[in-house]
Amino acid sequence: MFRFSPLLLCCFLLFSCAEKEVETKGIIVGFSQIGAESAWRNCNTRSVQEAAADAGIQLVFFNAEQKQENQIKAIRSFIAYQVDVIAFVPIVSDGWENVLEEASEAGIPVLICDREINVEDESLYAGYLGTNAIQEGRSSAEYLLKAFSDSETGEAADRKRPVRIVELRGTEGSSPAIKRAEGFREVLAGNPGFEIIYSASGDFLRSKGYELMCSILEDLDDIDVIYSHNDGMTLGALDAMKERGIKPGGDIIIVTIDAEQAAIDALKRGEVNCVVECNPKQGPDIMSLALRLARGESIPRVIYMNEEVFTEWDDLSSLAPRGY
Ligand code: GZL
Repeated sequence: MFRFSPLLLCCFLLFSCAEKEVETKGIIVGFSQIGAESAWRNCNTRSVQEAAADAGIQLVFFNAEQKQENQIKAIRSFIAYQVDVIAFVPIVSDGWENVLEEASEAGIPVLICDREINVEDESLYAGYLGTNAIQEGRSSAEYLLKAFSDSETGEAADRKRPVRIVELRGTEGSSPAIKRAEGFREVLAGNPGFEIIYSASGDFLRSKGYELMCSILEDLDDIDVIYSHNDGMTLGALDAMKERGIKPGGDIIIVTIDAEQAAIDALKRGEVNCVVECNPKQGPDIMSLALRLARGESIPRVIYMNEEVFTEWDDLSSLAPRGY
């Protein structure tokens, strides 16, 4: 006899009483979200929940509070509940084979959302919808190549020393942290004009971005660039710089990823120089793909969200509010 946790049971009761005539015949999607670590993540959650309601899909939603073991428990609950589709954001890339094999044996299709996984047998999941983290890293480095080039010739500006870069990485072992680092290094590889002098994980958290920046500013000199894997950490780093009279965006170039409103506002104020968008509004696409899977249809293996790059050189006056 499978016993549901009280929280999970109330999720089921909440949604099972949602009597809503739907052409989707009450398709049930089990969704495991990693947590609420950033404004980006909260927008991602809202997008999923609103899209499920709009599509008339019963959503069994479970917040893992940043723990992979909670995600694995949730997926096992979804299997026991015999949902039609399982969708989840893998907090880290490794460690999913066993639970995905259980879902496969139960005949439940799995959609990977936002972050990617490493599995030998890729048939264990139906497809991936999310952000192209390697491209986000490349775009971040491409901005630096342009920012430190001669405006006339476009060639690398003549400098007495390499551009010294500090990197604030996201959650260790997560695909965005791994791939944003990879794409960034790919573009700068072999270029003696740039040097990554320090790299550490701030776990995508504003508080850790602040703490990291405080210690970095104590220990390191001549920092030219902060490359941060998300706006949350960037905002914390900005606080630390301003407390010490350092002008972010001027004394130190700031490149950040997500494009939450606070980062766009900082770009407009000249405190940030480049914001690479990572689109959290994945809900409608997730539900559309889930409906196809529930009907037994196949879906594309990889679908990337549309994403832009905003820089200090852009006119942002007509940019719509970000919603996160
Ligand atoms: C990226 C996403 C990351 C965001 C962070 O696809 O998983 O997680 O960049 C969020 O803000 O915490």
